[in-house]
Amino acid sequence: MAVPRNSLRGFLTHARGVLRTAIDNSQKITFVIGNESADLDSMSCPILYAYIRSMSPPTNSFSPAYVPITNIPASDIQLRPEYLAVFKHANIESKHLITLDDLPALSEIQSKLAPENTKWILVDHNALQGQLGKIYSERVAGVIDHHDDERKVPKDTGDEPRIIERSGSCTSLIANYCRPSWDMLSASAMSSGAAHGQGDSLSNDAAFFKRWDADVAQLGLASILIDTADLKDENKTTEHDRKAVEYLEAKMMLCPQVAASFDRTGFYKEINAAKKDIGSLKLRDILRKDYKQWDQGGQKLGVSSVVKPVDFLQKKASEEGSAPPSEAFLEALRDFAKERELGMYSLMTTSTSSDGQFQKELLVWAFNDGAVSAAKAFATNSKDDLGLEEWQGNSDVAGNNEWRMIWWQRRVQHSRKRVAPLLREAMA
Ligand SMILES: [Mn+2]
Repeated sequence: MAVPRNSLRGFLTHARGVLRTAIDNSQKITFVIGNESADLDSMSCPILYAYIRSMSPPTNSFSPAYVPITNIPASDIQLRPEYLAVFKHANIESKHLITLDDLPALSEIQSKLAPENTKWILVDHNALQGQLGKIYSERVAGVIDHHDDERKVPKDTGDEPRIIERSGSCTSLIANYCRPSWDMLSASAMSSGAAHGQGDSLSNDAAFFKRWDADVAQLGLASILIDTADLKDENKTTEHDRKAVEYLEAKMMLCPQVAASFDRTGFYKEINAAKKDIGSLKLRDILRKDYKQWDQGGQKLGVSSVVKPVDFLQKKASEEGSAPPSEAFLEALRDFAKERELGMYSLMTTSTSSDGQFQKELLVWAFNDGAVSAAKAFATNSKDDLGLEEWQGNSDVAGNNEWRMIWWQRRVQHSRKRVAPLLREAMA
């Protein structure tokens, strides 16, 4: 049975209740979960999919509701100022997000959420990582993603999609996939409003539904604009993105309150400024804010993406510690990698130079013999592909079974989506 039409905040509150009941009464439940970097895309994908799908589920759906999970603990929401900027437009608050904290503790999750009672749909990734992956990988039965296919999701996903395609934002793929259902919902909401009879209630209901649609549309739109730089980054933007933006904007324009004041570029700039506003965060939090980890070749690989250049991070490290910038920075990185028992750690930065050039830096640090040979192989094999050029003040460390290098990554079109598979390939 479908979940009743609701506002985004109403839906999220309902979904949280569904999750609790499922845990208390050992009922079946369907999760939609983004990746553990929990960037804007990975936050909005599960919510958009679960929202539409819960209200128009396939006939024999595994459970009545789809529960969207943001793949971080609740305390990590504050590391993402861009979330808060988007929430204002989507008319929700941090407390409405369903996070890892809403799942049972890892020590008892298997007994409280028996794998056979769960179904998992992966959005913005296609292999369930970490502890959840160890317990529930077999229960994954659906994916919409825009990363390299790791071939972990079964070919046949029944009633759920198995879509892995290149696009700037995964949210675009979700919006386009959900479009027929969403349109049907909007249409039937209008006619059921009409069934209520009198003019006033009809126009009231209709106004509410339009407002709800516009709120959800803004949540999706924010991710797509951030991932494609307002559709202006030609290396990232695809037809999927343009189509989805057009669709979501049209939804917003149906709501007079939103339409009256909406300006897409202004909206993008507002969210983007919030995303870059990380000056008040601790370095450690900056490193874990957009972080992904893989097991590869018996080792752990961790990759942080940061929206500020290395010299910003060095200053930050120095302010927080007492060592000079470069030393304090490396020490912080080493601690970060050690805490996570990484064989290899990589840091990718994006920033704008003083003369307005978009630029990227890439740091790779290998912490044992095996990782050192992998890192060197990566350096040789990916040099041209990524346009790696020695960074000023760079020095590679030999000895101590370690190796480290910082480069300019001149081929700035390549993101972690490209770099992480290259690193993993070298480690395999
Ligand atoms: Mn994504």
